[in-house]
Amino acid sequence: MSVAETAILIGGGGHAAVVADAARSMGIGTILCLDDDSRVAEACERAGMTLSGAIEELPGVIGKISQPMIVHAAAGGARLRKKWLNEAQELLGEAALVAIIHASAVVSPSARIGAGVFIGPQAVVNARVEIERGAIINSGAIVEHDCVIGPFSHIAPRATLGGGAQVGSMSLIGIGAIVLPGIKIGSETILGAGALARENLPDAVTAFGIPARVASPCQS
Ligand code: JB2
Repeated sequence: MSVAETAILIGGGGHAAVVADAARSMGIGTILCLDDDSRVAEACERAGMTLSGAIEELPGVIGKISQPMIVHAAAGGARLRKKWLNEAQELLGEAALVAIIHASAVVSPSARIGAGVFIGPQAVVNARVEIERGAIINSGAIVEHDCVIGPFSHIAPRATLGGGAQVGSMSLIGIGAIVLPGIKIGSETILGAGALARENLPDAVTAFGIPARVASPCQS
């Protein structure tokens, strides 16, 4: 049985299209989205979601739906995702912010998954992992046992975190990057695509390469 009949995605860009597919894989039949840019309507339609207005119209759109629903902040960028998730929570409480998890993802029963989390196709979230509020575990990412992923962080496609690794809040682990077991990545930090973190990284830096070296204070 599906967790809801309708999903309302806040945001109608590329990430929302991926979230829409995952929502459908969970059996959610109706997918609406909100975006301030009406030019995304055609691309939304192609991805099987109906653009139902600008973001400020969320309360009105929610008010018209009588079936069980999920509201999801579907922005790739952490700041926007945090803003939208907090706004949705104020309107509806945490119960409507159920995580959207693609049916092909493997998620351990002992993992804890926070409100508003997205877990993409073929991602693996192993035993005793904590995925905190609003985080993204994107397509094919692997999060090994006992990792902690902080609020609104994004583990990009095919990134891999060894057992017990930790990521702070609002950070990005880039496409295909590797974080060795037990390594701690700070908050608002970016680990570049394909990088290998074998030492801890502090808050608010950007690091690239194998092994990863800090390139600059983070500009995001
Ligand atoms: O500042 C903003 C703003 N920035 C983008 N204010 C408001 N109100 N809306 C904003 N948006 C809207 O968010 C845009 O209209 C857009 O339709 C939507 C999503 O932004 P975008 O399409 O730029 O990216 P995304 O968040 O869907 O996806 C990014 O992150 C994913 C994880 C991309 O980098 C993807 O390639 C990536 N897979």
